[in-house]
Amino acid sequence: MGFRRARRLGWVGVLGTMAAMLVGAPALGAVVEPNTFSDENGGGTGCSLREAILATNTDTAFGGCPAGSGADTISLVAGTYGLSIPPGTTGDDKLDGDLDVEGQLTITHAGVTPAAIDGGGVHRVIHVLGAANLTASGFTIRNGRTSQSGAGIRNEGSLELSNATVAGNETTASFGGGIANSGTATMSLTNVTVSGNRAESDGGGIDQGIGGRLDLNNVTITGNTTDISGDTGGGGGIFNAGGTINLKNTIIARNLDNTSDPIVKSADCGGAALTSGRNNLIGDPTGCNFVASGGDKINVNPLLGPLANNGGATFTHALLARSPAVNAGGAGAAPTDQRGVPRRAGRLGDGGGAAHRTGGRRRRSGTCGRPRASSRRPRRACGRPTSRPRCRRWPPRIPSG
Ligand SMILES: [Ca+2]
Ligand SMILES: [Ca+2]
Ligand SMILES: [Ca+2]
Repeated sequence: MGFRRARRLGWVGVLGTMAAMLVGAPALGAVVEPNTFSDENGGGTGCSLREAILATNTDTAFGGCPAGSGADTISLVAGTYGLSIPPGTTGDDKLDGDLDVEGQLTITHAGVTPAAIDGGGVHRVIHVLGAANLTASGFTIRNGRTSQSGAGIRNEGSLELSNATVAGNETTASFGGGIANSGTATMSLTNVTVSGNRAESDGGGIDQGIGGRLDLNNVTITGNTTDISGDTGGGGGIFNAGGTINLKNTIIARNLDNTSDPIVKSADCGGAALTSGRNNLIGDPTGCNFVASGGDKINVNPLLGPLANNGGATFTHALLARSPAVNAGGAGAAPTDQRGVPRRAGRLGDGGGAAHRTGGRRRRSGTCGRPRASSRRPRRACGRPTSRPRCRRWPPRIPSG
């Protein structure tokens, strides 16, 4: 009986059995499913996420988890994996602080029930070390807090992140509140929301180091803050220190540069060039080294809703009525949105990284609000009928897919 079957038997009843089965049962390309949300680091009765990462890094059974075997997969279930062990003094030892990824690893969560790795404010959440290769999808990375760069994620190797949200992380003394793509690291983000992260230095949402590469497709970067203390720092949404950044179908808007010096103020993007692959939306181009290409919209408000549960395993920002990102996406958009919903067939998708419509009609006067099940007549639930309505459509579109 494998993990998949055990999982169907129910969460509580299989914990002890699973732990017993897991130990000493390595397999090629092992799939390891942590069976506790507790942040165990070698003890306890379960196989924690931290222990699973160490077991797959080293291909050695550890802490109740089976040994990995090469390019392994860690499969997450719905719920919150909370980190609670402060960083020690031994560096990247994987036993404390952030989750250190080495080698080749996939961390994934399937399904539409929310899953998250919560840093608990004790350190960074995920650290991809040099020469490591991480593919991650389907969950939220939140509440990391560190004085170092990259409070949500620090990537020094190769990272492919999709259908994920990076939110509420903070670096108190460095750059990359949500994500730091350090040095010559490479990273691609697809169907990702970067929201509400903060950095004391550059890059409230994302910081790109010198010489690396970052590709963004169907990404929404909003509500992030750089320069918390108001002295120096640029790129509230994203900052490029000197790498290559390509973006398409992406929204960077409504971020904040808290500097007191207007000369260096760059709310949404700052630093070296961002290269357009078309169909992006930049809210405030001040300080942004960005040459618009086909389908790009600059100096506009994307009209995003708050970070909320719009369906799927991660929270997203819905496109409000009259958003200029609606139906403004372009070729190359991901086939599904961040929730896993297929984008509308035959259309290019909503713009600036936006999703397809999910069944609701484009709202005009009188079509606002959740449809009535018992009536063919649209429900007039909000907004003024012939002027700008004030509520969001239902079901919502989301900008990052
Ligand atoms: Ca354990
Ligand atoms: Ca491995
Ligand atoms: Ca580390």
